[in-house]
Amino acid sequence: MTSSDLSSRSKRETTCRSCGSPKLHSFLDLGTTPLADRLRNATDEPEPRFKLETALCEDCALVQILDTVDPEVLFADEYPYYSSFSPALLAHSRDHALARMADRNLGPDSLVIELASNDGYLLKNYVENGIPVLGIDPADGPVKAANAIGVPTECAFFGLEYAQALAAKGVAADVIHGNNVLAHVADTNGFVAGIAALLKPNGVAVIEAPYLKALIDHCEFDTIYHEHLCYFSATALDHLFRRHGLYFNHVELLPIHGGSLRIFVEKVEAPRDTITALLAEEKAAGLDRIDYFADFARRVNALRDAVNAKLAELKAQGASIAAYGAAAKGATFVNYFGIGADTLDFVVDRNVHKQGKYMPGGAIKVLDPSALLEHKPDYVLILAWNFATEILQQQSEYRAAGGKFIIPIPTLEIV
Ligand code: DWN
Repeated sequence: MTSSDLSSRSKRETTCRSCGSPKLHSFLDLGTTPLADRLRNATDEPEPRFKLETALCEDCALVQILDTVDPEVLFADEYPYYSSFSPALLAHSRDHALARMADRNLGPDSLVIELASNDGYLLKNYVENGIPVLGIDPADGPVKAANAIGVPTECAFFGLEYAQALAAKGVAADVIHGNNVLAHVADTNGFVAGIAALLKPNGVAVIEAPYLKALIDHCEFDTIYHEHLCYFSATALDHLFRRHGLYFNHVELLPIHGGSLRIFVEKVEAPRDTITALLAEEKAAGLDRIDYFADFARRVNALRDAVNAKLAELKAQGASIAAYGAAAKGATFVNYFGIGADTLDFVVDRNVHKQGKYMPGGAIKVLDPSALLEHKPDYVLILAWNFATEILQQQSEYRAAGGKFIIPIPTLEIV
């Protein structure tokens, strides 16, 4: 299928994805960009590009992108994201599962469901403790990997209809996990209604999502890409879940993925101080008003100018530069900043499904991390900056040999 055929498979939204309001205020336009997780096997393969523009809903405070790309195109058969390639994420997920086992008193008669369960990275912890699970994910590669390690997983897009079919068979969950998935679904309300349909009366849904306030405060503009249709504040989530009889009773702020929310929703309303305090903090900060977002585009463009000036300075000195992390966010980063293979010699990534392919847009080849010691670039731009600490520790030998890392977010620095 040609680029133009694929580029037609998107829809421009004119009303809010959550509340249906037409009062959408655009505040960041990243132009047209390729799909962040659609790496190419060869640079002459078609590469569709889609508009990437972000807006705030004046009525329910949901931040969202205005163009919806067909999920069948987004999560194509070669969707390359496997959670288990990140040791930090695996540790984070294990701690999470153990905490839920304890505070929900789970056992062999319980059921834990994960929506967008990927390769079983989280549910495997419950399986190891004899707790029944069900994974649901639309990408067949990760689904096969999950079933191969004994995590029962169905390959499907989750929504209200799918949930009702499961409920009709008597499926009901004590815990429903949804990590970094709510932002990905085109039918936001149907997805949340599906959670309500599957959750036991005394069950809890625990949803993790990158936190909008961290995105804006730390200029994490590159976490904006077509897979992420929504960008959540507690205020917007409260409106969304309350609409479906689910109540936002507790929240934890997490450092993962540059700053995330872990929210606990239940069928009875019993808000703890954590959520009342966060909602009050967001109200005071103005996360439901457009002036909070007014200078974000300026800050993103200032970061672009600073990064490009630094890269140009290093290249003018004759330095060689590579990158680390063929991350989805890395695609937004290199494409909006106009960085290509003329600046970055290659990008390394531990995910074997990405190696040998080219990053979307900049046609930068993906190699195994061993390439850093093999080619010894003078500098490495960390595109997966949310894992910078882990990557610096992992690459101590490269650093000991004189290699330098460029960390662009939250603050441009060379270490
Ligand atoms: O929502 C999503 C976020 C949470 O994860 C998904 N849509 C896709 C994905 O986005 P991303 O690709 O920007 O996420 P990551 O996990 O920040 O990407 C990290 C990349 O770096 C991965 O390709 C794995 C790679 N990596 C590595 O090569 N060595 C990661 C670590 C920690 C490492 O040591």
